[in-house]
Amino acid sequence: MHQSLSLRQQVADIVQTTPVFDIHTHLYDPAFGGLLLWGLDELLTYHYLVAEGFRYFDLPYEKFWALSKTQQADLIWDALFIQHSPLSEACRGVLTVLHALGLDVQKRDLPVLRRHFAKWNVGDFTTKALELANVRKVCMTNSPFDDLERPVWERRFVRDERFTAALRIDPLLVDWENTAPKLHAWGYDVRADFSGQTFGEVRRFLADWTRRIDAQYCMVSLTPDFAFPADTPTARLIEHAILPHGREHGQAFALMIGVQRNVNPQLRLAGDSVGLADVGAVENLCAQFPDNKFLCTMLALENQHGLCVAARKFRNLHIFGCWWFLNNPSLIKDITRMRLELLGLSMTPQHSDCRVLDQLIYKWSHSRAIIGKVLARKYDDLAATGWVPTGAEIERDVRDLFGGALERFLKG
Ligand code: HDL
Ligand code: ZN
Repeated sequence: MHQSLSLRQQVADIVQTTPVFDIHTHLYDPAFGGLLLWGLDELLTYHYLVAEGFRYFDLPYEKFWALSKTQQADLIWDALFIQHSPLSEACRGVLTVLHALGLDVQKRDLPVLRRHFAKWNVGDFTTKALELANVRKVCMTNSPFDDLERPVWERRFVRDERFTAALRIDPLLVDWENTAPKLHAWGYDVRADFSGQTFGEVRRFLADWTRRIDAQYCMVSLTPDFAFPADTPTARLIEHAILPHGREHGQAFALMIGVQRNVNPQLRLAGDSVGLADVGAVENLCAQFPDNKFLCTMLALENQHGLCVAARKFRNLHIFGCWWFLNNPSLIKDITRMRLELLGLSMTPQHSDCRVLDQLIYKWSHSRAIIGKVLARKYDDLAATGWVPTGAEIERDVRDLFGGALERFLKG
């Protein structure tokens, strides 16, 4: 009993104190100005809470969207925190952040809470949030197709080394028809019918942006019907441009599969849902392109076991995260336990997907608590065989799980 208790406490302490490399977020280097969201009204109008709020709102969608962010936050606070206890994960997260910042939520006084944030500037708050979350590095989601983000990269700026970049290429892969003219206008000689030097020019576009942002990997989000091989623009561009680019630059290709886009467009960013995807498409990619490195996360709970087994088959596949609708304590617990039992430490159990800087504090506090408990159980099972892990071994393992294994995979 004594050993087990001390081992569990040791694991909990190490999980708490090991800094994290957060491998997928929608946060921005402070140099991007207003694109980096932070503060209480941004927390309250996070699209997860907008979706939950509309379950109580009577007002028409357009009326909500016409309100100011503060007015939207007031409605969400009243519906999800005051009229009903804030039991959902996204609601609890807001309160975890406020509590970690030393604020008294018991008073339930939103104006007082708002006034606290008015005292911060974005630079100091960025450091505070990263410190409280114990996050050493954040990977952004960087799209050349974002009209607000692109000009910042084009005018260059001094990078904050805590924010690394990932090249996000959804429009290229899922909307080729409308994206080909954009690439052409930017000086890449591509044709919608893939004739001429199209694939070579797409590779030049990828290489230009990989260099410009120092992209750690290339990423796309795909719908559940993603198939490979397939006679689709998506599959052709992956085979003839993305993957040759990946081999040439030693760059991993990250697939996030299973989003059913805009099932309720009136919810805007909150309008996406989930669908069962085909793990076979991922296995086909890994088998056909053994010299490419693939990251993958899937959105459907029912895909998680198959994705784990696929990772057992292919060493060029690194799976990660409890993405979006899976980022809830009950699911993180079961998925992480299954991954440890099937893959050991050769996976990355979590990323935050933060859109608001403050969220780093709650997403990592909540996930560390769960991952720590699951890990402690597995080390207990290990110790029961007579193999008692040392503190140094546990520290090594947790560093791997919290981004170290992925950093080696990306560099390998
Ligand atoms: O495509 C993605 O990267 C998703 O994470 C979406 O951004 C989604 O809206 C989200 O924020 N999920 O947490
Ligand atoms: Zn995301």
